[in-house]
Amino acid sequence: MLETKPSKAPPTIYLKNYQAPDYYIETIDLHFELGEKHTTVHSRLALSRHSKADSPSLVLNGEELELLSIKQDGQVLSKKNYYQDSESLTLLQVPDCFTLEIETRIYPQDNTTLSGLYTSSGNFCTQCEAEGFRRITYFLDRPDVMARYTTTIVADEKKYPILLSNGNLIAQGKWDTGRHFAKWQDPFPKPSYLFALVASDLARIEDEFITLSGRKIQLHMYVQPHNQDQCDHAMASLKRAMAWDEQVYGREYDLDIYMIVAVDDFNMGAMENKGLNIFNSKYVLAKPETATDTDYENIEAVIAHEYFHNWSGNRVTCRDWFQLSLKEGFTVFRDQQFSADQGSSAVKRIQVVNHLRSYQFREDAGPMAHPIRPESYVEINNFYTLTIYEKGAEVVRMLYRLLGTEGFRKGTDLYFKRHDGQAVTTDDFVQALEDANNTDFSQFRLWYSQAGTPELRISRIYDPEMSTYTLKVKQTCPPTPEQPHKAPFHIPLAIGLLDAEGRDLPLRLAGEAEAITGTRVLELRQAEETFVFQDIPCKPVPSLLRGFSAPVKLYLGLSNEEYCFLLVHDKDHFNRWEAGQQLAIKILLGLVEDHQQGKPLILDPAFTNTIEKILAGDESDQAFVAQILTLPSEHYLAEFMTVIDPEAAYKARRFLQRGLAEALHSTFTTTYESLAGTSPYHSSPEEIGRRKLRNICLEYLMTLDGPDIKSRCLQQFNESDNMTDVIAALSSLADTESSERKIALQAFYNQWKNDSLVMDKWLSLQALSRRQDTLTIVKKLTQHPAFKLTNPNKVRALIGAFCQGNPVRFHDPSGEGYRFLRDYILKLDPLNPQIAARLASTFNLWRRYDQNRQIIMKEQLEHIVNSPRISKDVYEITTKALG
Ligand code: B3K
Ligand code: ZN
Repeated sequence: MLETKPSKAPPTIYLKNYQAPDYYIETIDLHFELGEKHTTVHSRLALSRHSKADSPSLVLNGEELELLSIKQDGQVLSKKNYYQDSESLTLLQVPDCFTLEIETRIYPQDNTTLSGLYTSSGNFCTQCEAEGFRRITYFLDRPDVMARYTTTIVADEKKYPILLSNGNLIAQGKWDTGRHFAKWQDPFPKPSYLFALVASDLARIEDEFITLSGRKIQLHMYVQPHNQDQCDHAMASLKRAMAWDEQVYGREYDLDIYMIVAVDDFNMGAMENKGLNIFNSKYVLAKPETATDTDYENIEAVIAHEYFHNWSGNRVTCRDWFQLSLKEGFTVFRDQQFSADQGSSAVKRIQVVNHLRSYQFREDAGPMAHPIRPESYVEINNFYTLTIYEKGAEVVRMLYRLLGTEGFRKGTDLYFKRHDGQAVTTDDFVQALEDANNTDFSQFRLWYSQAGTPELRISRIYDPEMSTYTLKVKQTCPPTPEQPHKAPFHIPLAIGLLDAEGRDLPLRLAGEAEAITGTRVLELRQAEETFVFQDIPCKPVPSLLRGFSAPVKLYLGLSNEEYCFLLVHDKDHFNRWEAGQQLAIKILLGLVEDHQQGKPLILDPAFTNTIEKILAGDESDQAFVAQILTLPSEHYLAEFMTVIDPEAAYKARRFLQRGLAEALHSTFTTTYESLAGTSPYHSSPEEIGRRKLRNICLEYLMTLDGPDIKSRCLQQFNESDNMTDVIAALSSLADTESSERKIALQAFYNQWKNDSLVMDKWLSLQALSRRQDTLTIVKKLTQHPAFKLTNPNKVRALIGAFCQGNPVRFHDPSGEGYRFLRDYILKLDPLNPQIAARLASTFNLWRRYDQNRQIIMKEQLEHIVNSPRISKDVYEITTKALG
């Protein structure tokens, strides 16, 4: 009997059970008849049996499909030759080599999951990764089955003038009355997850790119006609990414046309379908009046990311979904390198590390902890995680650091050459790097199989008589749900030792002939290791884990003076910033404790002085100064608390911000005024830096809540010609109880109510407001016309922002926030399980809170698990959370 409630344990898929497919599919001919009520899909597959396969039957994946007919080598199959269930179609007896024709009916207009073929703002589009293709037709929907696709699309000519699929357009013309067709052929064999189809009446923006070898590539971007003026930045970013990949990785684009289609309803950022990327419009559209600098930066990064996948993901793809980090970790690393090359590399690194430590570290310490190559999953969509992406990128970055730029390039060249056109594993990737460099990464491979964030505890001894400086390094890794014991990792630890003037000392270890000047990399391999540096004339200040050379937690215990010294002097920009962060953490944790004990909070004057020095200093990278001024987030602070106290974290941080604002009032004011910009807007790194620094000054000043600054803030809101400055002012106002808040929110709404992406910002900044009544406001906004439950951007902007970005209000001890989230998870689950599961993971850390909060969060999780018909997506997250 069929289970109606998947909460009765849907199956777990294991890496150890991987088997090559029994059949390969050489070619697939698809024919789509797109209709207003339903769509018919005809597919013709050329199949051949794998030499080692012995089963006479063939099992194809398929979900939510109405089977209309099957033919085997032209003969209609009768019902006794096959059977169906809700997830598959089994043909009982098939030959070694044959043609299969299958006709199915699907309902894209009713598809709210945004997986498979669906409609968004009246246009047809697809999302097939990871397992959406099986919602279009029966197929061997797994990445190691790579076929050549020919796709014919037939649709109403007026409603859908644009018909697109992967590869090259080989035919087009009239079909029957009022309908037309287009036929596309993709010369590159590809897995089904890279299939794409679009039928729309979008406008096309055209450009071209000449490759290094002189080939002309057509670049086409498709957006809604009224958004045509918002594509310049995305197009320019694409061309920069294409040139960069040629220069840095020697990768040229391979088709004659590269298309990007922007849609409003999309589960994530974008999708790298071969030759036909589909994007969330949030990562394409930008003009200064509607997009912030952060939007500009994100667009550039996502455009580049999807483009880079053409090699790292499409030409060389994954054997199975356990290998997801093969393409994602590597491609994130590549897009991070690209972004770093476009502006301030220090700031880019800081942003990446901030994100990793605030969110991936907590994932790695919670119930969903998994290695970057997981051992098992229930629903693969739950494994598009920060661990696979961001930690995966850190692992590639370590390989890069260990091999150096040239060695790494030799390795990636070999990887692309050796595996072009194949579906491979992370092990194949590491092997290629090893082979090209004649090196051994056996121990390094533990990064792929062991979960959890390693911890380094370092003690230091200076011996003035011997002039030696000793670092003793202990590494451990906390147990994770499936791995109680870990072996030591191979860790690159980049270090420098600073003399009293802040210069890097030459570093020579005992037994070495020559010293190395500047940063040097120690390679840790054991649980405990000692490094003794020679000829150290005076007690140095250590600068360790420079550039965040490994995704680990470092316990070094520097004094406040040492942190201040590094903050001012370290040559390594990342570590300068890091010194400020660690010092701020120390101070904030002290304030948290004082708050919890009801003691008065007191400001540390040494910290204030250092911040003043930085503000008044001559650092030319203003974005970097702004980063230094940004205090550690409440999320990151929570990482350091045994029992997370969201209120104390918020109060402590707010106190420190206010304290600095009071003490440095005039410096903040002069800096703010001196950084006023001139029209028109530019998105150059310098201008972005200027706005960042100016707006952080405004944020500090606004914590003082005085009437003058509020009206100055309202003035910035009213007079700015760009969304960065408008949003900075509006976010600060949204936190207040003032009349200015009301005026500005209303004015903003009136001006932008017809621009959906801007309305997302309006929803978000209200959800992120630390005002007491934020949940009441959020609840009201769920009923507002600007909100729509079936649109993931709206859900993330309002519910996601409140539950994941506003810890002090979400974790209100009453539990109201928790019940609110539970209700929305259950409302969303039948519509879009992927998005519901993302929201459900907000409860993952419930055990880290006090008992009262634990009890209420656990109740919500149990309520969800016991609800009828929850999806396997939500089932996996909630049952793992309950443990
Ligand atoms: N590869 C896609 C992500 C697909 C997510 C499926 N649930 C986008 C990217 O990482 O480039
Ligand atoms: Zn990706």
